[in-house]
Amino acid sequence: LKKVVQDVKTIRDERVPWFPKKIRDLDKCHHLIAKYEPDLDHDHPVSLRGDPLPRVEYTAQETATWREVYRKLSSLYPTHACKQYLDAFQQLEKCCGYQEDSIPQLQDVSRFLKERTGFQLRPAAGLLSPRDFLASLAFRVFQSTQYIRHSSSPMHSPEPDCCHELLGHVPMLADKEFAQFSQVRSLVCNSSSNEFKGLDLYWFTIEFGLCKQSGSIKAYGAGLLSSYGELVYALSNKPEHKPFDPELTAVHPYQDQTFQPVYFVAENFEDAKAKLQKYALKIKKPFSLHYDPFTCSIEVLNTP
Ligand code: NLE
Ligand code: FE2
Repeated sequence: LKKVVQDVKTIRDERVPWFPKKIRDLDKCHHLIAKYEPDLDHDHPVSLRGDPLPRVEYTAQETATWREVYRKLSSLYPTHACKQYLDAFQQLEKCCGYQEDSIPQLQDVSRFLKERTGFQLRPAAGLLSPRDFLASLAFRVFQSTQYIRHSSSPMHSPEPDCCHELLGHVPMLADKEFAQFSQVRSLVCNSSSNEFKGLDLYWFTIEFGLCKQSGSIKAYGAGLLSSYGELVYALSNKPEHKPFDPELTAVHPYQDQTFQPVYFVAENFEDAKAKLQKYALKIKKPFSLHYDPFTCSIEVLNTP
């Protein structure tokens, strides 16, 4: 029988860094990799405790940037995006106000996701550390920026912005299987040591992942689905396509300023999930984690 360990401190393996165990602990998961919004005070993150996500009034210029991004990308999706994405995108257009003339409000999108997959959005001030970003997925919380990229570079941005979150991540989070997959992966990452490369793996899957579907290659990574320039490039014959293999993918260096020279192609979602599960079993974990949806908290279990 598995025994619930009340206090993680009783576990002697020091290599596992702190991770959030209650949803309110996410107030501490806001470490930025770089500072992109100098106006925001990072020491006072917006709290999750019942606060509604702020509604933002975007300027005409910001809306014009969104329009351009939306138009160009949605013309590409039918041929470049995976099926799960296309299904969700259609739902978002039908039920969540996705359209080129206005930037969807995080509040509305969060409500939509909550009903579909239990995911909710939480405001983030910029590009978070992978550990903080991944840790929040265990609670089906997605940390999202709310400002928009500069109008001078609508087709690619090295940093996340609301185009990236709304067009890249949100549709995939509306897919039940992908939502489940993201949460399970987060639990594995939380229970592992800092050296665990799963934290890097997210870059080549969640952000830049490709997969095969009915004989051709499609994108499911959010970083591709929100960048017209890179989406076209990723599916052309310019970059290298390698088969997705967690062992190799996890140690592959990634490029965070411009297009990736290499992408990893999964046979399909099932296969990627199976490979990741196999890989996760090999990682040394001093305990395993269980998410309790009633209390929205993580329980630490002794590994049998
Ligand atoms: N390259 C993406 C875009 O242009 O939307 C953003 C990637 C954020 C990690
Ligand atoms: Fe992202």
